Amino acid sequence: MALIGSEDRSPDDTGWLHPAWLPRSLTAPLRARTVLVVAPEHPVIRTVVDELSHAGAKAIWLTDTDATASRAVIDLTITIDPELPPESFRLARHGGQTSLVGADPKGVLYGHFHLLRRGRLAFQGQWRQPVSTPAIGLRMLDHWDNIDVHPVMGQVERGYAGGSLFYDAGSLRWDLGRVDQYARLLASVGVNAVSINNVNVHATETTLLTTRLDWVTRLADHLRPWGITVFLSVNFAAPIVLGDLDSCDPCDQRVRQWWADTTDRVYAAVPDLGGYLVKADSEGQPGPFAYGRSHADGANLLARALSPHQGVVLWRCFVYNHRQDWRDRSTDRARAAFDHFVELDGAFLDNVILQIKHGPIDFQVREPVSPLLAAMPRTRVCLELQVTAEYTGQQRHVHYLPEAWQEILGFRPWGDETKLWQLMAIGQSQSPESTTTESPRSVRSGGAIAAVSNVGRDEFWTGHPFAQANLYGFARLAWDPTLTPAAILDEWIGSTFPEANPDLAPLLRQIILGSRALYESYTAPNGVGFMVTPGSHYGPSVDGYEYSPWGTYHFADREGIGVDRTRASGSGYTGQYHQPWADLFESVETCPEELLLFFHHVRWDHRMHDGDTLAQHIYNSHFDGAAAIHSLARLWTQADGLVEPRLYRRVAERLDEQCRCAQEWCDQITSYVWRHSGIPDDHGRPLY
Ligand code: GCV
Repeated sequence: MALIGSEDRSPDDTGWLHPAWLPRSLTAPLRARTVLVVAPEHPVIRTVVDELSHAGAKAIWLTDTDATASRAVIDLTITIDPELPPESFRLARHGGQTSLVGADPKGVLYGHFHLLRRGRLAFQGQWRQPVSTPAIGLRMLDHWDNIDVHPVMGQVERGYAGGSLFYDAGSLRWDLGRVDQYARLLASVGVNAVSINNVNVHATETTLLTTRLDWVTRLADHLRPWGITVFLSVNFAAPIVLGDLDSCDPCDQRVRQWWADTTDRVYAAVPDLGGYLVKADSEGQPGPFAYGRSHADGANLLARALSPHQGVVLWRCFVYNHRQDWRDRSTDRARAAFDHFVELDGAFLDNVILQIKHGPIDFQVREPVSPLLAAMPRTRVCLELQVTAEYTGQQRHVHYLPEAWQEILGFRPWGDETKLWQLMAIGQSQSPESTTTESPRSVRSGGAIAAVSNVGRDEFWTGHPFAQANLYGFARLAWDPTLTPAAILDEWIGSTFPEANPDLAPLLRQIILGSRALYESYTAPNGVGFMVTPGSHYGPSVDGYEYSPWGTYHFADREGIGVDRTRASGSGYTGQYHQPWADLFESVETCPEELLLFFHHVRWDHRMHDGDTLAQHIYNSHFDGAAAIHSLARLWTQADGLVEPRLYRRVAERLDEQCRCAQEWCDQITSYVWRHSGIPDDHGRPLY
């Protein structure tokens, strides 16, 4: 069977590793030659001290009480101020001395990286920066890494950047040096949690709870010094899979005891584990439905076991019928998460966080924001994004994902000023100004955001070197969701290509900014989604999923295309939104055109706002999109000599493939529309 993951497509372990955005200045002598660190003994503080000493600090005084060294000779002082919000920091320079004040050890670590980013400016002049505080408390990357090489999905499910950082064909990697470097990369942008195994938990990974617990301990030991908490994905049927019980019914006392005992042992080995991540009753994974129990019963089972250890359960809401009969027009996959979960609002324990994908289907290039994210005021919720570019070009196409994420985080669920990111910041799916009488859960509250990681053993970390900007962008948005994609890109360019020829930055901006809209323009049109090759999810296959059980249909016929999700005549999905969206999406006239086919079955000759027919609109967007990619590939030739040759070549190769693939998308989609609609292209371009 062919591998779907692309471990085989990216060079692995060449020995050379691109430093990504980590400041090169670390290798140069630090301008702070003398440093006073006033902080308690802590692994993260130890990391900062090591960083400073590698950077060339001549003398570092580490003390838990002030004033061992004469202030006069100190270039940099680092102190802790517990009054600051958790993990935040403040930087200033006064009287020839730079000061870094962190709320706690992590705040010190993040402030340290910020100092490095400032480079020599950090030690010049007089200045004071405002306190920098992360907007969202839990900023997590989910790894879909398998221990064994899965026969279909490979070592990393949906991985497009070489092998797993953690595992290699059935074993934990003996040399975890790359994990250390990854942890440092994540810490430099404030990521503070990582789940270390695939949410599709096979039998081998289930043993991470028991016989392979020492692997978890080892990984936690490597991540802890960088302020990164480890989470484990667990199999809901673990008591059965591990052969201990014949049931995993959440209401069975034996099952409850099993989870309590197992979890006690896990925490004895890793006392600061973050908790469990769970995919249940989803795409073949076991769950509480098998026993007629609800997902609140299921999540609370694990929450109870984790509670004595301050652990949390991240419980995914990606629950739908993946064995649907395509002839059944009454079932709408988009409705599923809301329909399963919303009635359970208030039934979850305080240490359960529902992890909800950004759209109601599955990480498509364009989906409306999931209505569930703003529908459970008495439940903790977490937004799930996908940095790994499964449906978005698989790190072979340039695709700058922060452009989509900014739209998602900026969505206004009630049409008022409240934005989605504010909900994620407080971790409750209700407006911060809400006057709901039922007060939100306060115990262990706090926001969360998670994303599926896109890194692997590839020498550029991410396959496409520009996909590094997606990882960087996720972390920066999790820290500050008000940043614009352009500002984030400029930061990434500045740190990744320091002291580059001034021609490079504008060139990179031209290629990367707008790449999300470009990708969208030549792939599945107007929110219809899922016209990808089944299994691999790469490249076009217009009807590939049309007669499948996965619930991802576009319903094209000779009249038109798209899914009627209206209350008036369709699945009623529009009714899951608050106003004004429920009505806005309901009407063809007011529905945003980029989502038209997500919400409506529209005639091919329907007039779009610019007067073109839908068919003509699709022709234009696809022909223009494919042509634009060819232009980008030509533009990139100007970077020859401006970047490392191997980076130049990697991007050039990927752009060649993007040109080929975009043309294939364009030809298949436009010919399909022509054959179904019979509407010729006004511009007479080739239709087959
Ligand atoms: C880990 C999509 C992907 C699957 C993934 C699933 C999920 O369906 O194709 O590979 O499984 O999402 O998010 O659980």
